[in-house]
Amino acid sequence: MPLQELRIVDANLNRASEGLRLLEDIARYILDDSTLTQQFKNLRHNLAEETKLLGIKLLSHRNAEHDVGASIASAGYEQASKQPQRDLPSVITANAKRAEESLRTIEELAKLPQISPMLHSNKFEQLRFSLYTVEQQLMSRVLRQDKIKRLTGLYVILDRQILAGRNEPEIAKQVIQGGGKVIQLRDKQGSKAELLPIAQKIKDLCSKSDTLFIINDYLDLVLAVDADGLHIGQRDLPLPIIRRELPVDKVVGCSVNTVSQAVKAQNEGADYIAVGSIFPTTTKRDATVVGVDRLKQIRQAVTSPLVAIGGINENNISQVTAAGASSVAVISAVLSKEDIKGATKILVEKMGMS
Ligand code: TZP
Ligand code: MG
Repeated sequence: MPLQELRIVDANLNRASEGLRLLEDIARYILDDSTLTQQFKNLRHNLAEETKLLGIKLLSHRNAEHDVGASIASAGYEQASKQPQRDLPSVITANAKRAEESLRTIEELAKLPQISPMLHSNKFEQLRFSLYTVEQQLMSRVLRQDKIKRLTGLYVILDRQILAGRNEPEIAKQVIQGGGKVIQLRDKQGSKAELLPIAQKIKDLCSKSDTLFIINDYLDLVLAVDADGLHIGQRDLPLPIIRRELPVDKVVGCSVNTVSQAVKAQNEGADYIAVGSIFPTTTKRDATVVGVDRLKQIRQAVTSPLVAIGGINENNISQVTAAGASSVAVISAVLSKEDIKGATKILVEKMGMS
C-alpha cells in the first residue's frame, strides 16, 4: 500500500540535499575553506546514510507530475525573479533554512508509527542541530571574506618599543602612502590607556585608505576602536575562545612556527596564519628561526592565507613570496629607516605589488 507520507519524505530529502550541496559549494569554491567543505560533506553523507535503505521505496513514491504544489511553486518563482538580486549572505540563509526546515519535516514524520520503523527521528534532529552550527560558521566566514581578501601585500607592524617615541599615526600615514596594505599595532609594554587614542587615530587613517588595521594581543582594544581584526600567538587565549568573543566580521590571525600549529590554527578558525621567524631577527628575542622550507611545507598543509614574518628585507622578500606567502610582515625593514614611505615603497615594489 503506498504511503503518501513517503512522498513528503522524498521531497524534503531532495530539498535538504540540494540546500546542503549549495552551501558546500560556497565553502569549497567561493571561500576555499577545506574544513567547512568537509563539514558540509559529512552532513550530506550522514543524511544519505540515514536514508539509504529507503532509496527505492522513495523513488517509487515520487510523483512529480501530479504534484499540486508544482504550479504554485513556479508562480512563486516568477515573482521571486522580479525581486532585487540576492547577495551571498541571503543565499546562504535561504538555503540553510530550506535544508533545516526539510530536516525538521522528516524528523516529525519519522515519529509516525508507519514511518518510524524506517527512519530514526533523532538522527534528523542531530543533523539539523549540526547544520545550525555549520551555517553560523559559513556565514561568519562570508562576512569576513572581504577583509580576508585584502590580506595581501606588505603588512607593516608598528611596534611601539621599536618606534621608541616616534609618532605612530604619522608613521602609519607614511606606510599607507608607501603602499602598505595591512598595519598592525603592537605594544608589549605600554598601558592600554595610552594605546587607545593611538589605535583610534590609526584606525581612522586605515579606514580612509582601505588599509586593514589589526591589533596585536588585545581583544578589548579591537572592540574599543572597531579595528578590522586581532593578531594572537601561541601563548594567547585559545582561538575558539577568541572567535567566540569577537564579532563575526573581525579577522583573527595566528602566529605559528610548525606545520601542526598551522593545521590546528586553520581548523580552529584562524583567517590568516603568520609563519615565522623565517630568517634570523633581532627584533623578537625569543623567535625560533624556521626557514623558507617550513613556509613551503605549511603552504602545502593549509589553504589559509599565509603571512611570512621575521628578518624579511628587500634582499630576501622574493624568497618568501615565491614560497607561497600572500603577505609579508616586517618591522625593522621599515621602522629602522629614516624614510618610512621610501622603505615601504621599495618592499612593495620587490613584492611586485606596486
Ligand atoms: N614574530 C616572529 S619574528 C617577529 C615577530 C613579531 C619579528 C619581526 O621583526 P623583523 O624586524 O621584521 O624581523
Ligand atoms: Mg600575543
